[in-house]
Amino acid sequence: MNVAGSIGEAASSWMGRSVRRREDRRLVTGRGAYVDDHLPDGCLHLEFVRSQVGHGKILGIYIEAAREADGVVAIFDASDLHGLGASAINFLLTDIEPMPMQLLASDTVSAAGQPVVAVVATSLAAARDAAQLVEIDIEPLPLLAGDERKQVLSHQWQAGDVDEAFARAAHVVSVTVKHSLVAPMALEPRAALATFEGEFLTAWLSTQTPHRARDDLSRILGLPLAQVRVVAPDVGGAFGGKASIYPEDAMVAWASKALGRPVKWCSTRGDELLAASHGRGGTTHGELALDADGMMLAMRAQLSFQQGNWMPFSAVVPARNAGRILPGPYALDTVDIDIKGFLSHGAAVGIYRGAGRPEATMLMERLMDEAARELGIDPIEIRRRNVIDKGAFPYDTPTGEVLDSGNYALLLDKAVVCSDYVGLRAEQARRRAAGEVVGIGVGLYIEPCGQGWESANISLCRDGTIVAGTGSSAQGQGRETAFAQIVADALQVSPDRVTIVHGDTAAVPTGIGALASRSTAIGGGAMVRACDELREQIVQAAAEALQCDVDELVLGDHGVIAGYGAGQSVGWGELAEQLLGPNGEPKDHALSSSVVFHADGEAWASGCCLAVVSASRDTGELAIEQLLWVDDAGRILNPLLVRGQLVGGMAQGLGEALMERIVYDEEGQLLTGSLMDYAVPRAIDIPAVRIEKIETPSPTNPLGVKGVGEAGCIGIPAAIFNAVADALAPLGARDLQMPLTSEKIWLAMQGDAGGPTQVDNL
Ligand code: SMO
Repeated sequence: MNVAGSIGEAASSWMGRSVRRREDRRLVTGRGAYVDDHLPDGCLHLEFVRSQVGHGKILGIYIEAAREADGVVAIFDASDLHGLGASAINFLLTDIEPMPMQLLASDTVSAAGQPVVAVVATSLAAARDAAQLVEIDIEPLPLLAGDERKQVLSHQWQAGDVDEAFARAAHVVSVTVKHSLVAPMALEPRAALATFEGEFLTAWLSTQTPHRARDDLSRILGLPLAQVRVVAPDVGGAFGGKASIYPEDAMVAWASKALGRPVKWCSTRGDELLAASHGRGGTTHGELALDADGMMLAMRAQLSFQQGNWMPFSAVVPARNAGRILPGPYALDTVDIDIKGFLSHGAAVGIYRGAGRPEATMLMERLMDEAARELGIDPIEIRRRNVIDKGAFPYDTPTGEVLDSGNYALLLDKAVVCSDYVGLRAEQARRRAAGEVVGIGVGLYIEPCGQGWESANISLCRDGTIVAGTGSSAQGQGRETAFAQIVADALQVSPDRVTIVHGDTAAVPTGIGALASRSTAIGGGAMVRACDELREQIVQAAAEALQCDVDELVLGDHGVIAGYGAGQSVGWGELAEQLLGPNGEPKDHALSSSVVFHADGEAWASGCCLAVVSASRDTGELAIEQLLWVDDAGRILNPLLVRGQLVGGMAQGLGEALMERIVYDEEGQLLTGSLMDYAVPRAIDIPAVRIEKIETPSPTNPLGVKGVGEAGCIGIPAAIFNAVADALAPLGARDLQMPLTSEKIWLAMQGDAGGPTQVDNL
C-alpha cells in the first residue's frame, strides 16, 4: 500500500525535475518590482558629478549656480562627510593593503568617473540639470604606471623543487595571456533608494549581498545593525558587479539620513561602464616543464592584476582564485605560483562571473595546447595523460586546496565520443588541404563553487502553508523555484505549498547572498538542514496528535498520516492549529527552525568544452561551427535552471573571448563609455551548444550539488581561444590575445603583415 502516494502526488522526489520557473510570469510580463519602480512620497533624487580626468588634484569646486537652480535641495562634497566608517574588505589573503572606497573624492581624483559632488533635488531632471552647473577645477597629474603603481596584494604558493624539475625537463613551454578589462553588464544598472525614519535606515539596493550591504551601511554611517535594513527587491542580473557596496549606495543612504527624506539614485548604462566595477584585466604568464612523454613535471606562474582605483569587498577574490586553482585538473605537485595586485587609474576591478577561474583556466589550457604542439601529441591525449585520476579524490593540490570529487578523464572521453573527435580531426585535415581555416579547441576546467556558510529558516504556518527564508538572494537565477523544490523534496509536499523569502535583512537576519556559484550547494544545504529540523518537530507533534509512534508516520502534500494505523491523518493546517501558544491562542508560525549551515569543505565542479571554428580568409570573420560541453555539476536539482545558467554563462564567456574590451586612453579617459563602443554579444552571436553531463556528487553538502552559474565564463573562452589558435597555427600566427575580433584574426592570417605586436595592439 502506497500510503504517501494516496495523500498527494508530492511524495516522489522533486530532485532532478525540470520545474518551470515560478518567477517568470511576473518578470516577463513587466510586473517585477526593481529599485527604480519604488518611489516613496517626497522622494528626492540624487545625481553625481564625476571626475572628468584619470588622475588629478582638486583645486576648487564651484556650486553657486547649481544651488540656485530649480528644485535643488542640497549639494554635498567630501567636506560635508565627517567621521564616516570604512567599507569592509574580504581578507582572504594576509598580504593585503586595502584601499577603501571614498564616498566622494577629496583632494585628489584617481579615476575618471569617480564621484566628486552629489546633487540632491526634487526631481531627477532637476538633479541632472543642476549637476551640469557644478564646476570642478582639477589639475591633471600624470597617471601612475609600472612600478609607480601601489601594490596592494601579493601571495605565493610554492611546492616541490621547481628549479630541479625545470632543469631535467625535456620540454618547456610558456604562455602570456593578457585579459582585457570587461564589464559585468547586468541588464538592470545599479540602483539605490534609502529612507530614514525615526532612527531607522531602510535601503533598497540592487545588490547580490544584502547582508553585507547592511553591515557596511551600519559601519559607514555609525548606526547599530538593528537600525539598518537592506532590501534587495527584484534584481536584474549582477554577475559579481553587485556583490560589494559602492560609494553611490553609501552616499544615497548618508544623504537620506542627513536630510531625513527618501533619496534615490539609479545609474545609467554610461555610468555603469564608467564607474561600476570591471572584471578580469589581469596579465598571466606561465611556464610548464614536461618530460619526453608529455607528462607535466612543474609549473611556474606569475599573475598580475590591475585593481582599479579602490578595492571593493571582493577585490582580492579574482587574483586569489586564479592562483589557487592552478594547475587546474592536472596531477602536478611541483609549482611556484605568484600573484600580485596593483592600483590603477580606472573603475574598481572586482569579481565578475568566474572571478579568477577563467584566468586560471585560460592560462592552463593554453599551456596544454602549446605543450601538445611542441611535443606533437594530440591536445586531448596530452590532457588525458595528465589529469588527476578519478580514484584520487579527495585530492590535495599543491596550492593547498582539496578537490572533493570529479572524473576529468571521463569528461575528456565523453567529449571525444560525443563530438566524434577523430572524425572532426580528419575533416579538419581535409578542409585545410582545400585551403580552409579550421580549428578545434578544448577547454578543460575545474571550478571551486561552494564553501563557507549560509542561513535558512522555515516555518509551518497556521494556514498549512510553509514559508522558508534563505540568505541566498536572487538576481534572476530562479532561486524561488529551486528552493521550493528543495523544501518539497525534504517535507514531501508540493512546491506550491512553499513560499520562498529572500533578499530582505528583516526577513532573514543573517546571510551571505548570491555569488561564487554557491547558492544551491551552501544555501540549499542550509535549507535541507532547516527542513530536517522542522520535519523532526512535525513528526513529534503529529505523533502526539495521532497518538502513534513517530516511525509510523508518513509525510505527504496534505499532511501527516499514520501509515500503519487506521489511515488516520492530520492536515498541515490542522496540525498547526493544534499547536497553541501560552494562552491557548493559535501560533502564526506553529513550528519553525532556523539554521546556519557550514559546508564541510569546498565543492569543485568541472567540465570540458570543445569548439570547432572556421575563419573567413577574406574578412577574418569567425564562425563557431560546433560547441560541445560536457559538464559535471554534481547532482542536478533542476535541469532547466542548470541549462539556463550554462547557456547564459556561455554567452558572457563568448563575449570575453571574441568581442568585449574596456579601453582607457593614455590619459585615463574611458573610450568604451557606451554600447556603441563596447561590444556585447547579441542573440545572433550565440551559437547552438550541445550540453552533455556527467554527475559526480559532491560529498561536501547535503544535496551533493555543485555550482553551474559561472561555468560558461570559465571553459568556453579557453575552448574558443584554443580553436582559433589551432585554426591559425598553420599560418604561423602566435601570441594571439583576446578579444579575438575578426580584424585581429584577419591580420593574423596575413602572416608577416600582422606581426605579434601589431595584432596585440588592436
Ligand atoms: S563573480 Mo560572482 O557573483 O561570485
